[in-house]
Amino acid sequence: HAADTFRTDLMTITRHVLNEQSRHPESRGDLTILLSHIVLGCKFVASAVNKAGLAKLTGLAGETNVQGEEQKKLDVLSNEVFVNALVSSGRTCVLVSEEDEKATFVDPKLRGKYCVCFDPLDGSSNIDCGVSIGTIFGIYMIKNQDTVTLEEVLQPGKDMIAAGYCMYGSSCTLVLSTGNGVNGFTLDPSLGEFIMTHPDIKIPPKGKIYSVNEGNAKNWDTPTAKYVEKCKYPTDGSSPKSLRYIGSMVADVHRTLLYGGIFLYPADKKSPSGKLRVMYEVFPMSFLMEEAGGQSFTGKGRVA
Ligand code: P6P
Repeated sequence: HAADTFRTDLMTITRHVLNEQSRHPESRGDLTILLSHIVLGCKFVASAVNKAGLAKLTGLAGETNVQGEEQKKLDVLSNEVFVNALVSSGRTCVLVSEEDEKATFVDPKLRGKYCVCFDPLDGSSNIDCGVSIGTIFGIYMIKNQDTVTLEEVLQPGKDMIAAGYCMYGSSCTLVLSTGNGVNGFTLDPSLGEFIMTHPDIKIPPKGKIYSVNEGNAKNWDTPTAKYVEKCKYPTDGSSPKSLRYIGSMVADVHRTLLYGGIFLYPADKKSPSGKLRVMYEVFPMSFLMEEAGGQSFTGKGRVA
C-alpha cells in the first residue's frame, strides 16, 4: 500500500530542534538557526564527498593545515562551506576550525552569541579509499559577543552547550545533542532532509569491542599496555574483546556509541599530550558520549 511506503509524519532534524527549543520558552531561537546552518554545511559536504571520486576532489590541494597535514581539496572545500554557513547564520561571534591556523572573529555587524569549534572533515586521510569520514562540532555560548577574545573561546568542555558529528559513509548520519540526550538522523537524499532514525541513543552498558591503534603499542605507557593486554587475554574467564579500529574518529565513536565498548587514543611517547584535538574532537565527542550514558576520560581523570 502507498501508505506503507510513505511516512507522512516525519521527525526531521529541524522539527526535533524546534521541539527542543520549545523546552526553553525564553529562547529566541538563535541555536535553532545556528544548527540549521550547520545542517546545511553537512548536506553540502555529504554531496561533495559522494562526488569526490568523480569530481577529482580527492588528491592533495597542495596546502597543509596547522598540523602540517597535506590538505586535500575536500578539506578546503568543507572548511569554506562551514565558515560561510556559520558566519552567514548571524548567530556566531568566533569560529575555531581545525583547518585554520587562527580563529575567525565574525564581523561585528553579523555577530551572534555562539562560538563553534569544528573539524570540517575529520579523518580526511581516508578520503581516497572511501572509508567513512566526518564533521565534528562543539558549540559554546560567549558572555559578551562584542568584546570576545581568544581566552573566552578556551572554555572547559563541561561548559559546551551542544555538540554533534556528521558521518559521511554508506549513509549520511548526523548525531546531535543539545544537552537533553543524543539523537541520530539519516539524510534522505531524495528529500534533502535529515530524518530521525536513532531516537535517544544510549551506549550499551557493556561492550565487547576495544578500539585503539595497536600500531602505537611500543610507545604506550604501562597502564595502557596492561589494559589492552587484559582486553586480549582476560583473566576473569570472560572471552577476549574484539578489536575494531577504522582510524576515522567519527566512525570509531559512532560504532562505540551504537555497539558499546571503548575507543581510546592514549598519549604515548610519540604524542605525549595525545593526538586528538581537544576543542573539536575530544570535547564534542565527550559531550555526546556522556549524554548517551557513557563516560570520557583523559589519562588523568574525566574529561573536564
Ligand atoms: P592514527 C584522523 O586524522 C584523526 O584525527 C581521527 O579521526 C582518528 O581517530 C585519528 O586521527 C587516527 O590516528 O594515528 O591512528 O592514524
